[in-house]
Amino acid sequence: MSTRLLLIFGFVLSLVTLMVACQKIMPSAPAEDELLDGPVEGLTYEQSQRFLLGDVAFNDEIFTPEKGLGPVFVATSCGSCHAGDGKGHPFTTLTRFGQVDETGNKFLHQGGPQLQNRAIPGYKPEQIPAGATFSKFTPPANTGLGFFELVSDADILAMADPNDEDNDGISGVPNYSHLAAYVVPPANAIPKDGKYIHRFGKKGAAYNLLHQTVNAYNQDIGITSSYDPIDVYTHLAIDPEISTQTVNDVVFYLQTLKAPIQRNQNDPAVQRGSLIFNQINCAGCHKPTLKTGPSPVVALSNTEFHPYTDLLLHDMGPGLDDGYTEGSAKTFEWRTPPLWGLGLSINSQGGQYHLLHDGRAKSIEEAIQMHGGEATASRDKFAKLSANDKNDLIKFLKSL
Ligand code: HEC
Ligand code: HEC
Ligand SMILES: [Ca+2]
Ligand SMILES: [Ca+2]
Ligand SMILES: [Ca+2]
Repeated sequence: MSTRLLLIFGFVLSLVTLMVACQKIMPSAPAEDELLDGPVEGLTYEQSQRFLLGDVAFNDEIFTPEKGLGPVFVATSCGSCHAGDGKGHPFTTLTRFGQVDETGNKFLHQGGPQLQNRAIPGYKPEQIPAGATFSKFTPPANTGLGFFELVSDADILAMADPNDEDNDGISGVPNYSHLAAYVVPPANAIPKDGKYIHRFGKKGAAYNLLHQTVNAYNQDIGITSSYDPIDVYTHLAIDPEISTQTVNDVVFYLQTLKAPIQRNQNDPAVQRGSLIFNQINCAGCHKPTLKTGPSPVVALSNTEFHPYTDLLLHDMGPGLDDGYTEGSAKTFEWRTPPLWGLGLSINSQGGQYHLLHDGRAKSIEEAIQMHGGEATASRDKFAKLSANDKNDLIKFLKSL
C-alpha cells in the first residue's frame, strides 16, 4: 500500500493503516473472508475515492432536524439499520402499509407506503391508517448488490417459468412496475406494457440502486434530493436536503461493495451439502451462478458470480403471505433472497439468526421449514433427508 495511496488518502488511509496494524496485533481480528464491508478489488483511484465518500455518507452521516431530518422518519442514518452492511436485526424493521389487491396502493397519499413512526419535535409520527394491511421487513445485507444491477433482463427472463412448463412446481416471475421519473433504464432493458423488471428489495419493487437509495433517503430519513424533492410530510416539493453528488456516491458505494466470500469450500461435508442443495432443487430458485454485463468497474464487468438467487418472485404459500402488495408482487410473493453471506449474517444479527423477510425464522433449518407454495416439494425433500445429509446441507449454507 503505499506511499502513493498514503499521499492520496491522507487521513483516511492513516485510519485504515491503524486498523490493519491493530489486526496484526489482535489475533481475534476477523479475516478478509469474514468481513462484509470492503470494496471489490481493482478500483481505480477515482473509484476508490467515490467508494470512500459513499461509505462515509452511508455509515457516518447522522441526520438532525438542522440537516433536514424528517419531519417524520424511521431512522437517522443508513448505517443505523444496515450496520456493517450485514443483515439487520428485527429491532430495525421497516413497516409498510397498503391493501391486499393489485389495484395499487390506495394509501400512497398518506406520505408513501412506509410508516414513519418517529417525528422531530412539534410533529406527529404516522400511524397505520384504518383499513390498511401492513408488513414488516428486516434489513437485508447490502453486499454484492452491484452485481445484481448488471444482470440483463434477458437473463432474468430466461430463469422465469410463469406457466411452469417444466413441471417442477416452480414458476417465478419478475416484478414488473412503472419506472420512477428519474430512473434511466439501460438500452437492453425488456419492458412489458410500459412496465420494467424491478429486482431490488424483498418484493423486488426497486428498479436499481439509485431508486432504492433515493427512496431510502426520502422514506426512511425524510431527506429530499433532486431526484425526489417531495417531502413525505407535506407532500410538497422542497429544496434538496442532500446533494445529488452524495446520493450518487452512496449508489456507487453500494455498487462496489464486494460480494461475500465463500469459506471452507474444501470441507468434504460442504461439498456434499452443495450437491444435496441441487438434488432437492433448492437451486430451482436459489440459482448458484448468474452473470453480469459490461461495467466501467473492472471487478463487476462481464463476470460470473455466485449469489444463490434468480431475482424472481415466487409464491411462497399462505404461511408467508403478508397481506401487502408492491408493484406487481402479490401478497404471497417474495423475491428469492441471495444466500451468499448467510453464514456471516448471524454475527451481524447479534449472535442469533433472524431469517425470512421479517426475521421470524431463528435458524436456517426453521427458515427452510417455513417455505411453502412453489418451494413445497423442496421443503418436503429436506424434511426426509437423513440427519447427516441435513448437517451437510446446513454446513454448506453456512459456508456461503
Ligand atoms: C429504518 C431502517 C433502514 C434505514 C434507515 C435504511 N434502510 Fe435500507 N433497507 C431496510 C430494510 C428493512 C430493507 C428491506 C426493504 C425491502 O426489501 O423492501 C432495506 C433495503 C435496502 C436495500 C435493498 C437491498 C436488496 O437486497 O435489494 C438497499 C440497497 C438499501 N436498503 C440501502 C439503504 C440506503 C442507501 C439507506 C440510507 C439512505 C438505507 N438503506 C436506509 C432498512 C433501512
Ligand atoms: C420456490 C423458490 C424457492 C425454493 C425452491 C427454495 N427457496 Fe429458499 N427462499 C425463497 C424465498 C422467496 C425466500 C424468502 C421468503 C421470505 O422472506 O419470506 C427464501 C428464503 C430462504 C432462506 C432465508 C434467507 C434469508 O436471508 O432470510 C434460506 C436459508 C433458504 N431460503 C434456503 C433454502 C433451501 C436450503 C432450499 C432447499 C431446501 C430452498 N431455500 C428452496 C425461495 C425458494
Ligand atoms: Ca426533510
Ligand atoms: Ca408514510
Ligand atoms: Ca418450473
